Amino acid sequence: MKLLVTGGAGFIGSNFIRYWLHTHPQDEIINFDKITYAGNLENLKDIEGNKNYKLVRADIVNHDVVRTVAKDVDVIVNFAAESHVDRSILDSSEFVRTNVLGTQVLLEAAKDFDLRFYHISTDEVFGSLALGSKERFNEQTPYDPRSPYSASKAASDHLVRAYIHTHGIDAIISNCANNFGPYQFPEKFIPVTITNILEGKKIPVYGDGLYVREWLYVEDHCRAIDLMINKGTLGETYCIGGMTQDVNNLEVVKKILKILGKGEDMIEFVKDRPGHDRRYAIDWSKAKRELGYEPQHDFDTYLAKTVQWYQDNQEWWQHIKSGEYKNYYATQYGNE
Ligand code: NAD
Ligand code: TDX
Repeated sequence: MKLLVTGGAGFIGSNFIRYWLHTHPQDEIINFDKITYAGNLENLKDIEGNKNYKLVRADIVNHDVVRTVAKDVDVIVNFAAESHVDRSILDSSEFVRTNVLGTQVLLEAAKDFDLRFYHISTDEVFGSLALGSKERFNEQTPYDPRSPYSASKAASDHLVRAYIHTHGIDAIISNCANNFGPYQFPEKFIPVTITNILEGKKIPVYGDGLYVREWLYVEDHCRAIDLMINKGTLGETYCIGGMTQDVNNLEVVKKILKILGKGEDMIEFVKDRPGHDRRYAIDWSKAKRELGYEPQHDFDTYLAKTVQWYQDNQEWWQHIKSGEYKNYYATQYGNE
């Protein structure tokens, strides 16, 4: 099989490419990535020489390049997106451009070349749950996006469903929980916490810190996507969750401080995120029933392994914090 993976130089995409080439060594992958600030080719250093891997540096909004590349593949796995909620609050234009228009361009290619399309979306499209409630998001939960980021992801999901319904394309959507693990860009909560502690800086906790996310180890997510590609029913949606049960942000920070042997004086409560969603939780029973999916990586063990990864790979995140990672494309692939 030949896969077009968009956004493969980002956090989940690079973990997915590594996972896929390991578990399906006969398959070919084209990593189609614009290499925005979030794209980091240092994530894929160990993959670069693989004969079944190729990078195309391009924008998913670019209709012509998408079609040139897509006509020779079997499936598209769409990770490419602007993904950081705080940035979408400062300026949502790139979010609409990449997440909505980019998805539409990919869907046109899927329609015209009869490709299977796997769209990686988020639980944030369902809105926010009350703290302390037993409610969980599932595939029937009505959409209620509340940030420009989640609104753009919701729009992209609607487009995928519209192309399934109107054009009969073969597509599946997954809505997953907050991922954590190696190679996550240090603007997101867990890597910001770990790297700030390692640098002796304060940990910025938004608002009262009593916000709840469901945490999914990135490798569980990659396996869920594999199951979806190999066993999923076309036209369906699957909610993919992890193993945490209502762990709030403050508890996450305290766990990380404990792992690193540091005190709670490193916590700094800062101004809250506008429109901050209180709680996410996922009912992943459909994925379990229909795909045989179950998360295998428990939070405490894999949080400790993630902390260890950031300790062992200081150069990786220091290159990001210093901006040096942006030079990697030119040194490996020549100037644009
Ligand atoms: P990321 O920000 O780490 O990576 C995004 C990648 O997309 C980068 O490599 C970037 O260069 C690329 N990209 C951005 N705009 C592009 C464009 N116009 N054309 C081509 N490439 C472009 O994101 P991530 O955390 O790995 O998330 C991947 C996907 O999973 C996203 O669609 C996101 O919405 C979804 N998701 C993420 C999480 C999470 O916890 N990280 C949870 C649920 C869903
Ligand atoms: O410095 C911080 N301090 C803080 O308290 C940051 C960056 C975040 N937070 C809080 C906000 C959230 O309650 O931590 C929680 C997690 O924040 P993010 O890492 O920004 O993730 P979130 O907003 O939940 O969105 C993530 O999960 C769903 C991804 O960024 C999305 O791409 C994905 O769709």
